[in-house]
Amino acid sequence: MKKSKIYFVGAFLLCVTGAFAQELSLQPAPQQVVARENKVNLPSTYLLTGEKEANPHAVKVLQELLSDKQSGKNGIRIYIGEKDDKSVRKYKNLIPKHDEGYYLAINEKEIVLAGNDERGTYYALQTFAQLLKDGKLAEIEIKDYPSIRYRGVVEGFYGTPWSHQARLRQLKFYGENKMNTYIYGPKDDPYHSAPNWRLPYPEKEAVQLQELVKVAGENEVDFVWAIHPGQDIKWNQEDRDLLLAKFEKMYQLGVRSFAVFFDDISGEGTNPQKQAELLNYIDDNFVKVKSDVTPLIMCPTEYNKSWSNPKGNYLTTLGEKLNPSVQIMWTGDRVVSDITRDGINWINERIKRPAYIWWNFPVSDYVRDHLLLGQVYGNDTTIANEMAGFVTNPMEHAEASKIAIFSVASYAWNPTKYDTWKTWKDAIRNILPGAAAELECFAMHNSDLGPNGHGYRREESMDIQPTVERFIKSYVKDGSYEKADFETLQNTFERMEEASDILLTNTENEPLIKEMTPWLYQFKLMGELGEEVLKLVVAQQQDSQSYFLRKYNRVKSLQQQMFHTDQNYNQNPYQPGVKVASKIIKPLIDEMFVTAVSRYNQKTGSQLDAITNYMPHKLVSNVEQIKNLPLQVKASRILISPSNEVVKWAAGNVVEIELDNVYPGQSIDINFGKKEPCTWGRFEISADGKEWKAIELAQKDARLTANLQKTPVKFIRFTNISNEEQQVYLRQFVLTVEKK
Ligand code: BEU
Repeated sequence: MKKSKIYFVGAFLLCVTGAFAQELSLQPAPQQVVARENKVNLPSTYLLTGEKEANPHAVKVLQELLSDKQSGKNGIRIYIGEKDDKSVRKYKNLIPKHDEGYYLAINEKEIVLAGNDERGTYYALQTFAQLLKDGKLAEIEIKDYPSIRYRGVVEGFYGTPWSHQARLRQLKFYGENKMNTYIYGPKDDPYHSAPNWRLPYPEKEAVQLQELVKVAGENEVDFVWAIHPGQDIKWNQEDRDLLLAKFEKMYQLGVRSFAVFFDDISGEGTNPQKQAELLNYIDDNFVKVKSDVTPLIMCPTEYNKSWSNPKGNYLTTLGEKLNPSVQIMWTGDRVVSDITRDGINWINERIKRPAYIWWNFPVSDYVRDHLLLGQVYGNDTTIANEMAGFVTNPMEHAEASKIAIFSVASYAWNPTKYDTWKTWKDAIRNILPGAAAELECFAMHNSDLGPNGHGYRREESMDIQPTVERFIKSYVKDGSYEKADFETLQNTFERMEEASDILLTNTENEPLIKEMTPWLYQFKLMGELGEEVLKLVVAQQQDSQSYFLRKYNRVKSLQQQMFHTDQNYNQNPYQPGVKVASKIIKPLIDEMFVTAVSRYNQKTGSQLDAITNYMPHKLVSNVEQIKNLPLQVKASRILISPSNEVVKWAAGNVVEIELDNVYPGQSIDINFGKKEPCTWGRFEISADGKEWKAIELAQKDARLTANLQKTPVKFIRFTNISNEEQQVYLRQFVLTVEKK
């Protein structure tokens, strides 16, 4: 008898050494692996049993994998099928009794691919595909199943919805990575949200959706179509009928899974009693009437703990009134937050069922100038039983989101074996095998979101953080530093430039490169800037004035080029521009530059400017959802970065901008997303912060404007002067001044 070892795969990967361990790198990590140390050479002939009864999608994958082999009597036996199929019946007791579970065995005589259900067989095939490398297989036995029942993606962001081609690529990716859910709910699809949710899709979109449903099925993914009717829904029979008619239309396109979203709305639509009545009506008159529609999913208005009114009964009403089969989504303690045990217990108690997690990462619709390519971490790995599902809300950049999606697939399948770093590296290798090292370098330094209204931040540039801290501390103190640290920084900057060039010309995944191109341009410039600033540091210490000035001029030019990229690429109206390596590397370069130039100025009596881009103006507010929003400056416009959510603006609360100087005011342009006359607010300006002048705003639809006629202005403020809380959107808040 051969020696065998049972490992739970995390440990397994550590225990088995050599080339074998390297190759056996399964993602997601299976629940249980029994591995023997020898390899099986897949012969050129095979004898397949069970292909007629087994899941056809799994059979298709198998046939593709064996396309260079021949079927023949003396070949290796391959058994494929679901637990009660004749082909795999003798292995029945070895198949885990879990939804989507499977048993996979490979030895010299046979290969067994046996699912507990159809999807299980399909997942056995996905694991088999990973094992089948160069026609060589490890002798192995795997018993596997997902820890979380529903795993996938909710396309639920604001911004440009994914293209049809991008979605098709995504569905294939989900199948390969054992994700079973794609929830379609792009906020900017007019037929998903108000007011067009009542209308059927035009022909072209309908045909595309039909194709998506079909391709989702082929990849064993549930295509869930979501509707977002809450902003203008009337609680009457007419709108109920219209909603059901729309669902029926979608059903005819092949959709068999549905969701209703009530997030980011205000007014009548937020009533929990009415929401529950509508959902139960849909459940009773549509979902349960059709025999093939999966349980309904809903996203509540209070979808995170920080928004739930402690005195209110919104969540408990849903918990009590909603049919038990209806799934309720939840983003955690905040709009953007990681899921904790305490947090999930809190919500489950109220909604009387396990929450269906909508995880708002790597979505970047509130930090659109950043790419979020970092590791997936922070979610509790021991609470799989407490949740009904876990879906990630991605960036509008579909391919670039795959780093996080791959990681979420791994987390959601087997959270206790989830390995943050390994999965991140595997994700990158999976997405861009030919330039994985370069993508790793780029992703490592493009992970954090920068300051943002949700206060959600991520680690960035971890590989060089200790070096950066050491270098800056000693250089700023007395100009000294370790040679090794200097060289590490030099190498990092050089690698950044190389990585950008290599990625920019990569042809392996063109859509990915296209999405990242503006950030790659900027990243290259950042690398060059870093290198030049290091030279400036040296030049300053060598007292070489002409060399210093040459380097100084180059640094200035690079800064200008970066400004140009920021002002000309990715010009969305929300957070326009292109920010890279903003957490560790940019502050490092800025600090080295400022220190070197001020020392030079001191020594030579010069007055070279050491300005790096900075924000001279300040936002001051006691409106919770506004106070942390970043300000932006675009030419002579100063704007508050808009927010996607409903802003609850308490009576008496104020939003104020303080400029660095007094400027001749040109205009103010505000949009609170409400067409009703804005009688609740007062807009004022001031040159000294003491004497304020109220300015009348003209209103057209939701836009409030005024010409400031060159009045000197240093402060502006908007106050809720009504006696009650206002629920508004902050779509636009722009002050334009005349710059000197
Ligand atoms: C992420 O910025 C984000 C947050 C919410 N405003 C929206 N809804 C939920 O998270 C439930 C979401 O659509 C949006 O992408």
